[in-house]
Amino acid sequence: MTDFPTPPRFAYPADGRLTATMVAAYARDGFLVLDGFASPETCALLRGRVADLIEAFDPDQNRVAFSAAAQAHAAEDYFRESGDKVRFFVEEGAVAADGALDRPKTKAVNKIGHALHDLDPIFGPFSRDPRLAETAADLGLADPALAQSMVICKQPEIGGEVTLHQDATFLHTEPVSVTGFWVALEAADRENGCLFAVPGGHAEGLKRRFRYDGDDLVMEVLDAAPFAGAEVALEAPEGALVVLHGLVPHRSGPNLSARSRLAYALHVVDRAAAWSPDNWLKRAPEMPFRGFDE
Ligand SMILES: O=C(O)CCC(=O)C(=O)O
Repeated sequence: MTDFPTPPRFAYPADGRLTATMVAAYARDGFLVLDGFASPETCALLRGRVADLIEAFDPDQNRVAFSAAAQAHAAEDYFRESGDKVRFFVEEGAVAADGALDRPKTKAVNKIGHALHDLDPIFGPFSRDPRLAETAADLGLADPALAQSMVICKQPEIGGEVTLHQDATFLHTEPVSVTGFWVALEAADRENGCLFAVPGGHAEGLKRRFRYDGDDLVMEVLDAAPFAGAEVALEAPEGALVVLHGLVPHRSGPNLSARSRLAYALHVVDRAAAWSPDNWLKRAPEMPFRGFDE
């Protein structure tokens, strides 16, 4: 196995305010690994909430598979209309030839998205933690708006990989502002599919845009050159926060281990930048993006 170098990591500051060293590391690398953001109790509460949500999910109503590689979900209204809802997407490998799930739903859900931050009574307040507002301000977000949230389950043995991407591909503003706040609800390591990122890759500019072209969702290639740098593993103990610049290339491996790797990802954009109207994510007019304290 390739021996990846270890990125710097820091303890999450009690008030959420980043030190000058952290801000400099983020500017250099395009990410920050901050241990101790969520307490063990909070992580347990959120894992319990995920279990309750999946318990209430009826896979006989919808079995849309999410595949970061094939993007087949992009043709489905169930996905296209999920920007202001809480919807469940299953693992590609859990759908049998006859369309039925080949395992219990608790082991088949790939992700839940994309408006938990606005609609869920547990993930809502968690997403609007005042410490995160401080962190976002220190990262330069002038007028932050919570745009998208996902629980990513990365189920044992079947959890699909998330291919190398930049978040600005999917949530585009002019200029780029999207910032990812990714929280390990369980320890994430190389065996169960942790994040990997290319330090400094955010300096290479945006390579692709996933956007509407008429009624079609297309992946427009802006720069076909591969990312130049070597990636590092962003291993994260339970409760760690990984902050990702919207242009930093990152991915996660498949989970072939016997352990799950539950994470919560919140994507924030700056309302000081212009939201691109051809973005895939749509919101009903009565559900505009809200900030941390709105
Ligand atoms: O959790 C993962 O595996 C991928 C998360 C990700 O790519 C993101 O939050 O942008």
